[in-house]
Amino acid sequence: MGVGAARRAAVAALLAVAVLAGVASAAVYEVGGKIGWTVMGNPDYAGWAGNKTFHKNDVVVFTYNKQYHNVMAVSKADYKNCVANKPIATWSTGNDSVVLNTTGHHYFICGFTGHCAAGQKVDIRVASSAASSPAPAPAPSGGGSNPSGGATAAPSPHPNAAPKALLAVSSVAATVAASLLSLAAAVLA
Ligand SMILES: *[C@@H]1O[C@H](CO)[C@@H](O)[C@H](O)[C@H]1NC(C)=O
Ligand SMILES: *[C@@H]1O[C@H](CO)[C@@H](O)[C@H](O)[C@H]1NC(C)=O
Ligand SMILES: *[C@@H]1O[C@H](CO)[C@@H](O)[C@H](O)[C@H]1NC(C)=O
Ligand SMILES: [Cu+2]
Repeated sequence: MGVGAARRAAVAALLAVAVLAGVASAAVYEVGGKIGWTVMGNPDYAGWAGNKTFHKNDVVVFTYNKQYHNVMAVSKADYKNCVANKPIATWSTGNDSVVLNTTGHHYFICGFTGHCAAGQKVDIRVASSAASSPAPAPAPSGGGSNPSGGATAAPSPHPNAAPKALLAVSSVAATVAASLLSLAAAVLA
């Protein structure tokens, strides 16, 4: 095959590697492990989170029966006191993937009465990474006040989550791809 075709093949292969590298860099964790997100069986979410090192753009998945639970991102104070009436964000599909898109603490509680107090709450700390530019602490006033609007039957109460996740992953992939492409250009020139 000609030089042009060889270059195109090399570039395509590098692109494929870059995309895979970008996807692989974000870990996915099921909150609570096989117990999931619940009040039953004395779940130990502090123990669950404590054994892991979370990185920016990792994904945590909350799985639960949506009739009995939901997921709210809350401030530190609301996490501590189990205050569920001013969440930063609410998820309620029963299978919610949340991208940990900032470093620092991410506080989640169940908004159903009594559940947080019974232990259905988790503090997930994302380690600051030397590789990415330092991000400010998560803004506590993010999504506005929407205590129950998103918690009903809407199929996607938090429409930004998935696109943001894809954007985050693809931006990593794009960065990797760009560096590999310049490398390829240098080698093939
Ligand atoms: C976390 O680690 C401790 C000590 O290594 C262990 O006893 C515990 O079972 C672990 N917890 C989970 C949820 O894996
Ligand atoms: C949860 O959603 C993911 C895709 O976002 C899917 O792969 C998985 O099978 C779902 N799990 C359940 C229990 O529905
Ligand atoms: C992080 O994700 C949340 C929820 O998806 C979103 O509201 C927020 O704007 C994101 N922050 C950054 C810095 O991307
Ligand atoms: Cu609950």
